[in-house]
Amino acid sequence: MEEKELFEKLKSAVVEGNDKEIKKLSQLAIDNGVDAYRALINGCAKGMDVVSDKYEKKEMFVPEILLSARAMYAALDVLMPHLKAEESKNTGTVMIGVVEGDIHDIGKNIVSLLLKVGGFEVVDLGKNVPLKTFVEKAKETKPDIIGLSALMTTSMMGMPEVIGMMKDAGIRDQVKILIGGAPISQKFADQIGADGYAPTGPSAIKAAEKLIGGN
Ligand code: B12
Repeated sequence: MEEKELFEKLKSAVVEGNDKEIKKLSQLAIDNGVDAYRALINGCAKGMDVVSDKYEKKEMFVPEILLSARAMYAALDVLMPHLKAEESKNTGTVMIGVVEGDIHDIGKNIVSLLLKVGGFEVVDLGKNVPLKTFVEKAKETKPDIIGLSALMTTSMMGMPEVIGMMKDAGIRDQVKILIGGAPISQKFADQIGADGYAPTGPSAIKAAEKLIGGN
């Protein structure tokens, strides 16, 4: 099977929420020497884009979305061990989490994974993370960057609160804040005084590299 066809099939398997098929296809990709990172980005993640689109148009509903999410994770299980970590050219630590009130973690997990592949040390706090936890954990682990993820217009308002709490705790200038998620924009990042924004997983790595380089 040609690489392009394989990517198309991975994409469809995510949309259909077919986890058995996606496991087979992911393994096939590995067996054929296809780069795991490309299979993830050009295949599986493209499927989630379709899912988001269909959800918005009310062509797909929550139970189906959950199946797609499960298929995405099934692919990650197979592909993850084959993602080649870069020769730790990035020596920074990124602490990342989905802000309080929000359980959408597929995007955050992709970003977290790609940062690891990009050579960063990643402390993943998970989803629905209480705002004060970001500050408490930052004091403990002293990350170079805190990555905040939000997928809802309600939960994104937790981001400026985290920044305010970091200021109150006197640690705002010790860490860079990188934000992302579907409703987030560069404009919002500027408004709330975040240090960086990235719209996708791959661009998140570049943004993190830039933030660390600028330290
Ligand atoms: C999948 C999904 C779900 C799944 C989540 C499963 C899971 N484990 O994550 C389920 C079914 C559980 C769900 C539930 C709900 N959902 Co929902 N969901 C979605 C959907 C369709 C796709 C999100 C997704 O996974 N996208 C794919 C990933 C790969 O993309 P991504 O998350 O954007 O991440 C990328 C970038 O944003 C970026 N990024 C992400 N995080 C970060 C962080 C950093 C630091 C950086 C740099 C970059 C970055 O990189 C990622 C990779 O490229 C969106 C639609 C949409 N347009 O986003 C709605 C959506 C987010 N959901 C929505 C809603 C309303 C809900 C519910 C309230 C529904 C309900 N009535 O129960 C609940 C909310 C529960 C809660 N409290 O959080 C709304 C939010 C509306 C709003 N107010 O803003 C949306 C926008 C749909 C809509 N148009 O109505 N949902």
